[in-house]
Amino acid sequence: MKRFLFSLALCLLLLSTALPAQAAGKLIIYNWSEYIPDDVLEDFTKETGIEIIYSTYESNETMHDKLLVQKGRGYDLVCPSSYFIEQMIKEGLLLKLDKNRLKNLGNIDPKVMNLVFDPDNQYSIPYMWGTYGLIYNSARIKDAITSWNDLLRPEFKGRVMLYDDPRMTMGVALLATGSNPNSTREEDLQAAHKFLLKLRDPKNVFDVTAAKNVMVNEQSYIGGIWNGDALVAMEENADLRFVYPKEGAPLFLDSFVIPSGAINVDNAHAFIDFMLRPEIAMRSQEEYLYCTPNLETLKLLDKEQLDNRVLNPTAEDLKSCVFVSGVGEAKDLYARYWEKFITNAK
Ligand code: N2P
Repeated sequence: MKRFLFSLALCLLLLSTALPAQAAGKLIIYNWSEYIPDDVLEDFTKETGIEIIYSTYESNETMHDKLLVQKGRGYDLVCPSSYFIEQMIKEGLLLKLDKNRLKNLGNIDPKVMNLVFDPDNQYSIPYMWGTYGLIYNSARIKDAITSWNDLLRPEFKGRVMLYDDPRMTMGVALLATGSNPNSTREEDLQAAHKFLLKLRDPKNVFDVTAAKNVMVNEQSYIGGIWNGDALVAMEENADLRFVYPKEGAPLFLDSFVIPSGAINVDNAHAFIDFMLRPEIAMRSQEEYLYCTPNLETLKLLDKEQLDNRVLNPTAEDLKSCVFVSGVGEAKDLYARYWEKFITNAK
């Protein structure tokens, strides 16, 4: 009898410890690669019992096409750039958020809230923002680099690095040819396409995760790069320099959203709120070196971090920079010219 009672008590104990984890369930995240540290994901699971199933993408286009095919199903949380959010709302791919469940939302800089692509932030909560600036190797290139048009200098032929990211790379070409990264005029896109064609041969376009290594190992001497990737590359190769070109640079803002077919909606809210905590946002920022919109996290940065203009651009640096935004129907034009360029460029 004693043994029976002991086994019963043991079973109950095991059940009681197993149950909360089971009830906590899962969270299926689809995110940019190299964007949330593994130990942050692990700590969320430790704290909540929620199991995270995590996969990554390299471009908004890949993430968007997948969600479209799956009719918003398959994931509980994704992280598009602002220029995709308006379109995804229109396509019915996103769920309205319950902001009452986001206690830490007040930490986010009002400057990145209520923007035109999602007024009132009914669908999206900012995670990180950044720039796509110019990187070059100062040991290989001695004279000052100040302009996107420097990419065309004959001595850099075959030594240019551009991302396989349509809006960033087209954005650069539009800036270089005197227009705006959000232009919807066909003649501007034609001029940008012509600029890019000059860089197509030999191949200068790299997958996003490979791109920074191409600068580190000096296969390329100059290129366009996200500021976080630039800082990681600069840690590995001290000759690399990052500049804000005189024509300006494309800017992005990435936000968490919940797809319309999400199953674990409560868990997705819990995760967004966790990521809004100042010390958690700080860990993402310190590992991947993008700009945080979390005002409480900014207070945790030390002087060296605050003075780092790649990590923390000044108003002067940002003066000519342009947030990449949705282009409505012109997205088909962008797709057409990008397709014409990318065939043979990679
Ligand atoms: C980090 C991805 C940055 C995303 N690897 C830029 N939208």
